[in-house]
Amino acid sequence: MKRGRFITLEGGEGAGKTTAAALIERWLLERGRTVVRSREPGGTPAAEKIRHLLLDPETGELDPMTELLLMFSARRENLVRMIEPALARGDDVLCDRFTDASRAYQGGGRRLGIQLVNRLAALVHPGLEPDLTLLLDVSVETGMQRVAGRGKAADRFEQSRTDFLERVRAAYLTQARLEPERIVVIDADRSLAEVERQIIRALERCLL
Ligand code: T5A
Repeated sequence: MKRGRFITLEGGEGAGKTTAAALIERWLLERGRTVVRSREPGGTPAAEKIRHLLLDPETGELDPMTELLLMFSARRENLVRMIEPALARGDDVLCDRFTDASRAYQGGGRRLGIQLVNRLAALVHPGLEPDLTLLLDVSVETGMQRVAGRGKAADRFEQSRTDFLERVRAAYLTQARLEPERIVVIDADRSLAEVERQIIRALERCLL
């Protein structure tokens, strides 16, 4: 049985990942693939409980290391119960965020540094990185306008200050420069139609 492909979506707040995930799933299904969708933090009942704790504004400020460890606790659950079994069955896994989000938000945004995140990654998912990561890069201003436009209450991360979100964006772009083969940067400031065109081009180049 050929192992499935592990595809992740990344980006700052309001980058358009949820919108892009639907497009990518359709593209894969049209090519006869079986697709398992997941998200992080979350993906399993226990990991969704950790997600609630992490995103709920009532949680308040967390020690950055506590926040990072909770992200990796949720990730381990998702990996062991969802991601690994699906890949082993030959299904493609499409995950809304994975360890690049920890590199960007906790490594960059919370200033814990990339090395610490990479050490935890080596413990929690040794030898596993996504086959393809689409980084939807959006300016902080545009992303926050989109989040506000949705009319839902802001979660704990969406309430962050601009300088935090700028560090997150910079850390994502640094990671993309370090791993150009795996991480494709999509200019998500553009119109929905143009973003879709860029995503399809990336899928055709990397997955066909
Ligand atoms: N986190 C996560 C960490 O800190 N560390 C970690 O390790 C992990 C895994 C998770 C939070 O946890 C943090 C990061 C996050 O803050 P989340 O739900 O994954 O939360 O992240 P969000 O960014 O909050 O996801 P959202 O679902 O809110 O945003 P999306 O999916 O990026 O954006 P989407 O598709 O909902 O689009 C937002 C709005 O913009 C419109 C859409 O229609 C929608 O209304 N839109 C566009 N409008 C114009 N032009 C375009 N190109 C558009 N694309 C989308």
